[in-house]
Amino acid sequence: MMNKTTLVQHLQHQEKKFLGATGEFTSMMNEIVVAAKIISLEVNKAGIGGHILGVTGNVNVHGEEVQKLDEFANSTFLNILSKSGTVCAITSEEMADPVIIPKENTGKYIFMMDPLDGSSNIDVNVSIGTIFSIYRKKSAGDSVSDEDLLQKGEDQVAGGYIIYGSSTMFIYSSGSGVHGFTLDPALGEFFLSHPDLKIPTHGNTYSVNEGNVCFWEDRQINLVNYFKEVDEKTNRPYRGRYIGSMVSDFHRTLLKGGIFMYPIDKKNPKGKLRFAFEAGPMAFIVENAGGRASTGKERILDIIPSDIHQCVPLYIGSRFDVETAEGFLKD
Ligand code: AHM
Ligand code: MG
Repeated sequence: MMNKTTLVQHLQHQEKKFLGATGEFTSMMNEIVVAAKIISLEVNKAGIGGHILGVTGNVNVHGEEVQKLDEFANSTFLNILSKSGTVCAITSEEMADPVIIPKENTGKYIFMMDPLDGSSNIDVNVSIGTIFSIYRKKSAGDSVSDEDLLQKGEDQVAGGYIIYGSSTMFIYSSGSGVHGFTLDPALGEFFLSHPDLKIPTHGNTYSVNEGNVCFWEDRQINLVNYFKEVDEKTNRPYRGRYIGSMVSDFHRTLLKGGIFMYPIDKKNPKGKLRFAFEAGPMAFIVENAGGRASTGKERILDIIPSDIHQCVPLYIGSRFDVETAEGFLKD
């Protein structure tokens, strides 16, 4: 007899813990799961037929080339969630402006996504992922305002990601632990495989695009040099690992410990990763797993963004390692 918990069962069980829960959150999560399965299927067969690999010829709001799979993932989430009756607005790394859901289909949540993170890795069969973040509508009345779209990171209702890797996994936190599920491709069902994930407090891996060293500030160079020094007591030298697909680099960091960094540099003076679609949800997850996320100077979840596409520098992972980075980066 199979005795595994499905993602849907887990969500329903969590919902019962909250008095007054209406089921709207669970229902929205179920829709996210459906979209994730559709994208997983498409990613797995992307090399076959050749119609879905490659670029669309368009450039997104961040000046990046849009891949066909980026567009497919974006429209899949958009179509499914906008009809779900659970969200009032959807924002995406791939869309300049928010999509406001018409009155007849509206709900109380705001859904934010990076529909396919790590797009530059699509054509070379490296793991990619979806990152999402959920907030509750705050403003009164029917319209959606900046009060709803530009909320403090700490006010997230949930954050999560789906990694399309050697297996497809769904990881999320709604504030009470971080839980991971693995897709059984034959059954098309996610099963609980990593309950209540905790990140090690101290790792021995650093993850950063070191090709950018010529664009870094001295303090960032000093930090990476520190990770490379020999010191048995603090597990140094650290190993270097960088996939260039944040979901994969973050997933390894969450499971094994260490630090993932995307610092400011001369090309990206405000950082490259987006607060709403990448740094914010991953910070919510890492903190719920006992880790830390920082800009180097400020806790990510303390940020109130001024723009939906705002970028931030990011240091995320094991508490000890992120605090070490903050020690090097402070003014
Ligand atoms: P994307 O959302 O357009 O895919 O960009 C974000 C990606 C992250 O997955 C990854 O950590 C980073 O960009 C890699 O950037 P770089 O190539 O500059 O190292
Ligand atoms: Mg991204």
